[in-house]
Formats: sequence, structure tokens, C-alpha cells
Amino acid sequence: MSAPNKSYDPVEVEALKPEEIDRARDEALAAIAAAGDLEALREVKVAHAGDRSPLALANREIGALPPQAKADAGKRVGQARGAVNKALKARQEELERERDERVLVEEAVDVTLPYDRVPSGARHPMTTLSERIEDIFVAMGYEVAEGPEAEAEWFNFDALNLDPDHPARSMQDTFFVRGQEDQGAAGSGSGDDSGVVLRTHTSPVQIRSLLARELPVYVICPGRVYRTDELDATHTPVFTQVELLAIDEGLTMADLKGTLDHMVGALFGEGLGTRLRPSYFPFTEPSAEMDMVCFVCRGKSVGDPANPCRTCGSEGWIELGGCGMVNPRVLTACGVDPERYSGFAFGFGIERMLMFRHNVEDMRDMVEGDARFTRPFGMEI
Ligand code: FA5
Repeated sequence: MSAPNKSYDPVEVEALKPEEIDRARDEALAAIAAAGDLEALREVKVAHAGDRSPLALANREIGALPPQAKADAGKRVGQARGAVNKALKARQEELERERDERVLVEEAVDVTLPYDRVPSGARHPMTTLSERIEDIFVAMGYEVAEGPEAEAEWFNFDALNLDPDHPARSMQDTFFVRGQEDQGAAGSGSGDDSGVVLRTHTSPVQIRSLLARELPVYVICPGRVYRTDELDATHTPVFTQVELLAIDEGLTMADLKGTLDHMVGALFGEGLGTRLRPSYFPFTEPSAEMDMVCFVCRGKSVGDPANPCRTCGSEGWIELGGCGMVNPRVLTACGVDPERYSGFAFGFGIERMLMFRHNVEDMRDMVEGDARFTRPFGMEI
């Protein structure tokens, strides 16, 4: 602001000269009239009516005038600013009206047009559930590992301590892609002479992870697996498993149990326990079947025929899959010292989990690709 100006000389206060005020007002009015849309008008408003506009700056100079000149200059600046604000308001209303009319035309919906008869798709609940499971373990520091679906027999069986005469290797369960006699191609590390199968479980990713990664290893391996099962309400020849492997110094069965409890809590709600039942898998020792407390009846349906539970069949427990401490023979096959390292693994089928988690009664619904099945799970695309 200029210093007080005792003998008022308009030359000294350039911005307050009548012709300067008229010029600032006329420029503002011209810019307002020329603003073609609301965005342009916003810019005009800042330039001609904002805090740093010529008229606002002139207004600040009034204080520096001698008293006899203040009223005159104040009136002139006030009238100019009033005219600019009035023009801004009028143009704003005009442009808003134009915009509303344009939107009405551009966004008009012709309700007589035929609707899209092809239903929109939705993310498959199997995808959503798999990602949810991955997220739980990634949050705990696990990495996601993958392996091929056409897998060397050595990875799928031998390295996992499944002898050549193990029943799971028979034609009954396994899709053989190429026998040992046609060797020479795909996928084995130790098994250049190995046949190739469609992997029957995700456990071969355990072997691949142990061979490829530095210790300690904490991986989660989701993926598609194949078995020569007939498609029925509870089986499909192509299904999805999630495998978990943790190898470190000093891991025990208690770590396995704690990890399972955490997963069940994260997926089904806190306070649901798990239990381990002795079982046998060649690649874990000791091995167990893992069950969780039924998340619907929480075990209360057991021995209460008046309140049966469809989810657990009134057993109080739901079977999740297999688990155990990784067999030292598997560690040795992967070059890991079993004297120093130990660890646990578990694996389960996601289709079966989706069935009991969401009351899906028939597994065939999951594989038929009908959007009427997937849509109620949400996430339309
Ligand atoms: C295995 O495949 C072991 N690899 C799991 C494991 C991993 C044990 C690590 C120990 C350590 P199993 O054959 O039981 O285990 O299959 C695991 C799960 O796959 C079953 O619990 C079941 O949920 C699912 N499953 C098996 N066959 C089918 C099928 N035909 N259709 C859908 N799900 C199936």
C-alpha cells in the first residue's frame, strides 16, 4: 500500500485514475462476455474479481488517499466492482443453463431401445477366494510361488517321497502326459529322464521353491491340479489347491497349528479352533488331517438332533485338508540339511472350501461358467 498522500494527486495513484478504473472494468466485462464455458469463467473470475485483480488492487490503494478523495475513489471502484460481479453472476447463470440443456440432450436415455441380452460377467468366486487366501499369507510375509501344470514326475512324486509303486501314481489318479520312455523334454530338474504328468497336487511347488530359493523359505502356492476323478457334486478332474510351505530353523508343529488357527480366524472369524488328526502323506512326517470348528454351529449341533447343522453334518468339525512336518527325506532331496532346518506344509482344495464357506451344494456349478452362479457373489465386471 502507498504512503498517505496529503495533497491528492491522481497521477501518483495510477490505479485509481478514473480512466484506469473504467479500463479495468471494461476489460473484465469483455472477458466475462467472452468466457465460453464455466471453466473459462472461473479463470476470468480469478483474474478480474480475485484478490489480485486490478480492481481489488485499486481498492487497496484507497486507504492511501487523503480523506477528501477517498469517497470519490471508493464510489468509483465500488461501482466498477459491482458491475463486474453482477456480470459474472449473470454469465454464470447463463452458462449453467446452457450446460444443463446440453447434458439433458447428451445424456438422454432412450428407454425404448432393446436391452443388452448378453448378461455381464462377474469375477469367479474361486478367484476371489484364492486371492483372499493369498492376501492373508502375504500379509504374514509369505511369497506367492508358482509351478507348471504339466509337471515332471520327479517333482510331482519322486522328490516328494512317493515311491514308483505308490498308488497315487497309478493310472487311476494321474493324467500321464508322457512316459519315461518318451523322455527328452519338459520341466524336470533332477528328472531329465522323468515322465511328465498333469500335476496331481500343488506339492511339487514345494520342491521347486526349495531348489530355487534361499533359506528360510516361506511360500504360498495356489494353482490348478488334475486328477482322473469323474465330475460330480463333490469332485472335479480339474480343481484348485493351495499349498503352504515354511522351512526355517527351529520350526515345530506348534508353528503349524498357530498358522492354521490364524488362517481360519482370518477366513471365517476369530475364535474358531482347529484340530489335527493323525494321517499319512509320504512327504510329511508326522502327517495330519486338519479340521476346523464349524463356523455355522460352532460345534453346538453335535448331539442335538433338534438343531441339525447342514454345513458340518452335525459333526461340529469341517475337514480342511492335509498337513504335517516336511519329511527330512524331502529336505535331503532338495539339498537342505534336515539337521539344521525343519518346517511344515499344508494343502487344501479351494473348491471344497468354497462349497462349505458359501453353501454351494454342487461343485459342477463352479465349473460350468454360468454367470447366474457367479453374479450373486458380487464384483460384476
Ligand atoms: C494332497 O493333495 C496333499 N498334497 C496335501 C498336503 C500338502 C498334505 C502338504 C500335506 C502337506 P489330498 O489328496 O488329500 O492331499 O488333497 C487335498 C485336498 O484337495 C482335499 O482335501 C480336497 O479338498 C481336494 N480335492 C481332492 N480331490 C479333489 C477333487 N477331485 N475335486 C475337488 N477337490 C479335490
